[in-house]
Order: sequence, then C-alpha cells, then structure tokens
Amino acid sequence: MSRLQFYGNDVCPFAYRVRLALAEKAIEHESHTVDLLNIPAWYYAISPSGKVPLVKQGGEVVWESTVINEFLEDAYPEIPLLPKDPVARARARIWIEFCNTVFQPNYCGLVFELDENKQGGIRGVLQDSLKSLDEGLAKSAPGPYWLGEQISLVDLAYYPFFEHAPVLSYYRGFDIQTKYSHLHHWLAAMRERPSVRDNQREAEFYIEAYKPYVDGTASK
Ligand SMILES: N[C@@H](CCC(=O)N[C@@H](CS)C(=O)NCC(=O)O)C(=O)O
Repeated sequence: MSRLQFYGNDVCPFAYRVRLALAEKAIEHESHTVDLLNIPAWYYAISPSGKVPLVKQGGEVVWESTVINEFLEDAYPEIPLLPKDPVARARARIWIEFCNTVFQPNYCGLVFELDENKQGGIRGVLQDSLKSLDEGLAKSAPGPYWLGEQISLVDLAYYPFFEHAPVLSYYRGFDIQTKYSHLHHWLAAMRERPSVRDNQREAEFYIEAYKPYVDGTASK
C-alpha cells in the first residue's frame, strides 16, 4: 500500500479527529497543512469539498472526518477503534451521528454566530445536548472511555470540540466542562492518551486562531 497522505490544519477540530485516529492506529503517513484562510489552488485540485480533513491513498481521496475515520478502520483493522459486535457498532455510530447532527452544529453555531440574540437559543440547545451526553456516559459500560474500557471512534469524534472549548468560554462566556461529572472524567482520561498528548494545542493557540472567525473577518 502506498503511504497515506493526510491534509489538515491544527486549528480544525474535524482534522483533529483524523489525526487522533492516525495516532491511535499507529498508521504511517505524511501530513500536509492547508492554509484555511487562503486555500491554495493545488488543494482545490485534489479536494472535492475544498475542506479539510482529507486523506489520499494512491490515486484515491477520502474526505469528511467521520467517513475518513471509518475508512481508516476498514483499511487498517489491526488496532480496532470500533467494537466487533454489530449492535455495539451501531450504538457507536449513533453517538457519532449525534455529534455530527446535534452537538457539533450547535457548538460551532455558538462559536460562529455573531448575532447575540440568536446566540441565546443556541446556548439552550447546546446545554441540552451536553446534558444528554453526560447522561449517556453515565449509562455506558464501566471504563474511562465513551464505550467503556476501550477507546473508540466515538471518543475521537467528540474530543476535539472539548479541547477547543476555551474558545467558547473566552469569546462566548459558555463553559462546557464544569457542570457534568461524567464528561469531566471522560475528558480527564482522554487528556492522558498519548495520541492527545502528542497532538494537543494550548488554549491560547485556539483563542488566537479562532479570532478571525468570531470577529467576522473570515468566512467559516
Ligand atoms: N463535515 C466536515 C467539516 C470539515 C470542515 O468544515 N472543515 C473546515 C475547517 S475546520 C474547512 O475546511 N473549511 C474551509 C472552507 O470551508 O473553505 C468534516 O467532518 O470533515
């Protein structure tokens, strides 16, 4: 198999999902940074969506972070990041779906919404989704991770948004971490993962990097 090429940017939470999967699965790859404030023509030439992340293997490209992570799971099964049991796999995908359709859109909605009146409604929905996540974690199998003892693609789908959370507290006064004890313990376990330790960035990095987005000078 030819060496996998990864295209991302350290400020992108979706790209971070894939960086974590590459690290957890110990997949050899070459990493390329795409300037998100000035996406180069060469990137548009290989990326159907024009967004990061994207992986390229041989002549084929795969994009959309959670699809990429499923692709990595299929193509590099040696270190699995999904359970074997079909029902457990389906449950894992339901959590990822909730992240992509409820938690993340409201999270990003609050970051990027410049109209304070509209931010109010989003705050409520985001708070409700955090409560659902915490209740879900309370009911999951014993262990530090989302599905119990083993880290999975579910943890990787959610974690980047929690690492980026200082952006929400700094710019929007919204703290996602204090109220929910199960989320708090999960986050503490994630921060101990070598994959996270090797890739994490400081709060100040995110606060600075998000500035053009939250003050409206950059498009999302
Ligand atoms: N649903 C996509 C979202 C990817 C995405 O929105 N990436 C942003 C950076 S965080 C991007 O590339 N933006 C550039 C643009 O839209 O021009 C995924 O999960 O991969």
